[in-house]
Amino acid sequence: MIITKEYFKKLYLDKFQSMHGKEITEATPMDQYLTLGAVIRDFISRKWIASNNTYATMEDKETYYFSLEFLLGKLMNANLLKLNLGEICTEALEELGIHLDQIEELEPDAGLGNGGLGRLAACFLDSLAFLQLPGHGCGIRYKYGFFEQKIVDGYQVELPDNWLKYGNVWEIRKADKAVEVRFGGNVRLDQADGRTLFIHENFDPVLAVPYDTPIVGFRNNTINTLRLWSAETTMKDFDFSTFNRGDYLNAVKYKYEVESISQVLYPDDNHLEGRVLRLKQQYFFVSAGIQSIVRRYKKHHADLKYFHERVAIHINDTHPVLAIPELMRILIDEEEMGWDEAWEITTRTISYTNHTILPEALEKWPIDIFQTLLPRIYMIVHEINERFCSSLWQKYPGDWNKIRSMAVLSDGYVHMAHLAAVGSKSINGVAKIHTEILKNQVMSNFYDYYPHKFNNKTNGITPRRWLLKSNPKLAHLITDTIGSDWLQDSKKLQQLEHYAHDPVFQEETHRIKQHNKAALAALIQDKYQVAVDPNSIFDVQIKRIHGYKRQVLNVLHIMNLYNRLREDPNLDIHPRTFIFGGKAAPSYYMAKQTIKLINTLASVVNQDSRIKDKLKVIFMENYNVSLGEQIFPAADVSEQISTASKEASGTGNMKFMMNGAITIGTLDGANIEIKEEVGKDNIVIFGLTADQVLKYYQEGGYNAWNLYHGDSRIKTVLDQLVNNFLPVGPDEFRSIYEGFLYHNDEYFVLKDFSSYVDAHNQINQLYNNRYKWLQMSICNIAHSGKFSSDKTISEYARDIWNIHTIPIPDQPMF
Ligand code: NBG
Repeated sequence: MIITKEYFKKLYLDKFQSMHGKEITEATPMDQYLTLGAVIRDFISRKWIASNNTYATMEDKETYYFSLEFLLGKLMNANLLKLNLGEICTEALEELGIHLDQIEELEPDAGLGNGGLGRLAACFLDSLAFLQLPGHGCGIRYKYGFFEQKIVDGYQVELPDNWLKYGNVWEIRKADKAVEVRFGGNVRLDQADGRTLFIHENFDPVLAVPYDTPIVGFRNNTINTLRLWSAETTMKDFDFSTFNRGDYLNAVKYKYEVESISQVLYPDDNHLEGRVLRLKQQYFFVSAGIQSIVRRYKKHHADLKYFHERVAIHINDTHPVLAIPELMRILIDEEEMGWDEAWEITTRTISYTNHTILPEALEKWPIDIFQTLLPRIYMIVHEINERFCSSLWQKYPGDWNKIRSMAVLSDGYVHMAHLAAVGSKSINGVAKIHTEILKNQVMSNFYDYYPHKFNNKTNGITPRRWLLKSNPKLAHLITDTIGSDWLQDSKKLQQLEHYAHDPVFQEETHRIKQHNKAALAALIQDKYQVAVDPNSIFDVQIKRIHGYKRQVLNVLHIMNLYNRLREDPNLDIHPRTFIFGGKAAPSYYMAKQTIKLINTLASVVNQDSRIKDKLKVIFMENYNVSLGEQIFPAADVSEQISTASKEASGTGNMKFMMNGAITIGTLDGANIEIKEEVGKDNIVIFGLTADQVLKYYQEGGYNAWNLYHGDSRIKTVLDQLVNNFLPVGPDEFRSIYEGFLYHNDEYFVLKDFSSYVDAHNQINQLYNNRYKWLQMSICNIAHSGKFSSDKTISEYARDIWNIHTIPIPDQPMF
C-alpha cells in the first residue's frame, strides 16, 4: 500500500485524538512526539507479529545476543528511515505545523551502554534485521542509563540519566512473560528414581519482567526483538504477612533492594567492577533470558536434545558467561538430562567474544561471594572445573602450573574468561591483531588446547546510522554518483574510488564536509560561546577517557604546538581545531584529571589573541550516540592513538573513515585493517608497534627520564604541567606528571611523542594540498564498506551461529 501524505496526516490526527483527547492545536511538543511514536509503532506491529510467527514455525535456527549493554541512541528518525517514511512524515507534519526535527530532539538517547562494546551490540542488532536474519538481543532495562556528564569549572560532574522519565514509546511490557530468578539460599540433595535431585531452597526470588523493543529491518519486513529485563518483587514476597507483622519499612526496603538490580548501568568501560550487585545483574538477565528461550523452544519442539540446532546464544564479553552454567542447570535440574548430554548441548549452543586484553578488565569473582549468591550455579561451575582439570591432566600430566593457569576455579576466584573458553564452541577476538594476541599471548594455553575454537571477527558499524542517517548530504551524493545499490551492499561503496580524482566529485565532497563543519561550529558557538573556524582542520578525539587511549598524548602535542605558535605567531601551519569528547568512569581519577587538563588548556589557548586563532581546543560535554552523529560527519582528522596492542578493535575509527576523515593512528586494533584497505598513503601511522610495546613490557618498560632530559619539547610541556603555566594550583596535574616520570609512563606517551609530532606535521602538509586531501578522504569513504557490520554479522551468522536469511512475507498495513 502506498502511504500518501494525506493518509499519514489522518493517521496522525486520529492517533492524537485517541491518545490525548484534545485538539491538535493544544498539543505540547511532548504530546506531538508521543503521538508520532505511536503512529510509527502501528507501522511496525503487523510486521513484528509476522516476524515472530514466521520464526516460531520455521524449521531453522535463531540467535540470541546476550549483552549487559545496548547503546541504541535515538530510534525515531532511524525507524522512519528504515520504514522509508521520512519524507512523507516530514511533509505531513509540516502541514500540521509540526517540525519533525524539533520533536525528535525530545527523544532521550537510549544510553544503556558505556562505549564501543554496547554500541557494537546495537550495530549488530541493526545488521541482523537488515540481513533478515532471525537474531534478537537480550539485556537489562536499566532505569538509569549511562550518566549524564556536566562540566563544572573544567571538572566532570555526573548526573543520573533518567531516560524513562516520560515513558518509552518503543517498548512493550510483557507481564505475562515474566519469570522468576533465584538468589541465595542453599541446595539440598535428595534422591528419586535413582537420580540425585538438587533442591534449591530458602532463596530470594526476584521477578524478571521483559520489555520488548522492535528492531526494525531497513526497508524489509523483518522486525526482530530486543528483550530487556526489569527486576521486580514477586507479589508473593512483597507479601502481606510482612505488612501484617507491622514490618512495613522492611518490606519497602526489600522491594528497593530487588529493584536495585535493574536500577543502573555500571559506568565502567574496560575495567572490572567487583560489586555483588554487578554479579547479581549478570545472573539476573542471563537466567531470565535462558528461561524464556527454553520456554519458547518447548512450545514448538518436544525434545531438548536438538536445542542447539534451533538456538544459538552469543555472549558479549564475559559479562553473560553464567549462561553456560544456567543452561546446564535448566537441562539437568528441570529437564532431567544427564550431565554429558547437557554439556554437549550447552557447548554447541554458546559462543563467546572477547573484547579486551587489559588485565584490569578480566572478570574474576571471589568464590565465597559467588557461592553465597548462586549456590546451585556454583556447584555446576565446580563440576565443570573438575572435569576440565581432569582432562587437562590427561593432556599435560604433572604440569600443575599450566593446569592452575587454565582452571576455572583457582586462587580463590571464579575466572570468567576461562569458564567462557571451556563452555563455548567458539571464541573470537574483534580485530585481526587482537585475535592474534589472544591466541599467542593472553589465551595461548587455551589456544593450544582448543585451536579449533578460535577465530577472528573484525568489528563493524552500521552504515544506516553512521552514514545514511548522520550524514544525509554525503549519502545523497553517493547515491547520485554510483546509484543506490550501496544501501543494500556496502561493499559497493568501493565504486567511489573511480571518483577519487574527479574534481567535480571532490568539490562536492568538500562542500558537504564544510557544511557539516559549519553546523558543528554553530553548535559549539551556541553551547560554549567559542568561535571556531570551519576552514580550520577539525581534529577529533571522541571516545571514553582512558590511559591507554592516550588523550594525554594529544594534549601534550597541542601544548607543544601552542609553544611553537607563541614563539612564532606567524608559524606556517593550517589553523586547527582540536575537539575532544568522552566520559571518564566516576572512580577513575586520572581520567577525570585528563578532562580537567583538556578544559584548562582550552581556557588558555582559546583566549590567547597572540596566536591569531590558529589553535582552538574544545571539550564537548556529554558525548553520546546523538552527539557522535553530529561530530563524525564534521571531522577532518580522526585520532586513533592508543598504545599499540591495547585497543582491541575500536569502532569510532570506522565511523570517521566512513565520513571521510583521515586517521592519524597507531598500528593497533582495526587501524591496521583500515591501513590494509586504504593503503599506507591514505592514513597517517606513527608510534611503537604492538610487538615493540609487548617486548618493552617484558623487559620492564623503558626509561622515561632519558626522554625528558633528551628532548627539550618533552621537558617543556611536562614542566608546564606543574610550573604555573596553567591557571591552576601547582599540584593539580602533578599526578599526570608523575605518571610519566615516576611511574614509568605506562602507556608509552613520551616514547611515542616525537613520532606523533611528525605525524601531525604530515597531516598539516597533506591538508594544505587540497586535491591530495580530498582524494585521500574519498578513498577512505570508498573502502569503509569493509567495516560495515553487515559484513561482520554475515560472518558470525555463517561461521559461528549457522543461521540463515528468513524473509518475512508482506503484510497488509492496517
Ligand atoms: C571494547 C574495546 C574496543 C572494541 C569494543 C567492541 C570493552 C571491554 N572492549 O576496542 O576496548 O572496539 O570493545 O569490541 O569495552
